[in-house]
Amino acid sequence: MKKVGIVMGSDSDLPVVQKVIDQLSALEIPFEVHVYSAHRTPEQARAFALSARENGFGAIIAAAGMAAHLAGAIAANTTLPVIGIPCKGPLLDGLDALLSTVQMPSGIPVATVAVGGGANAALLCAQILAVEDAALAAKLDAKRKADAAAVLQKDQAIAESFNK
Ligand code: RP5
Repeated sequence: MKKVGIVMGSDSDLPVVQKVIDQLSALEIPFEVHVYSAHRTPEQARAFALSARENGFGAIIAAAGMAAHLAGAIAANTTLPVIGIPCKGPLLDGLDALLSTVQMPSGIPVATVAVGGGANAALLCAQILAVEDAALAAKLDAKRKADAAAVLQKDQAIAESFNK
């Protein structure tokens, strides 16, 4: 199976990235994690993106906050799918990072998930890899069923409490 590249703009983004790591680990998807900044270490971010395909990666997840250009800067240097996670900063509850990540110019796409959406970034990445991987697709189907069963249990508990 191809590896997932996970990059974050700062180690302060780790709480969001941890959600990615947890979800990919649960699905037994191999990954590699790095701190590369579009602004502070642009050469390292560029080199990672340029060599990602030949280094065995199938997709890249990029998490960054504030003027969040990391996902776009990575996408500029690879045609692997890039998933951007906007992270909350000190202002605007992450709206700054959301707009910086999602508003890519035509020709360089970044699939952007919700602010702090580490689990969905991992799941979207898994769904991309599962296009050519029936075993992974089966794991995703099983997770959907388990998630639905958990919601139905919650419905039952709430209904028992309030629907007298
Ligand atoms: C961004 O600036 C990082 O992705 C992080 O979300 C934010 C703040 O970085 P630190 O000052 O905490 O290193 O580039």
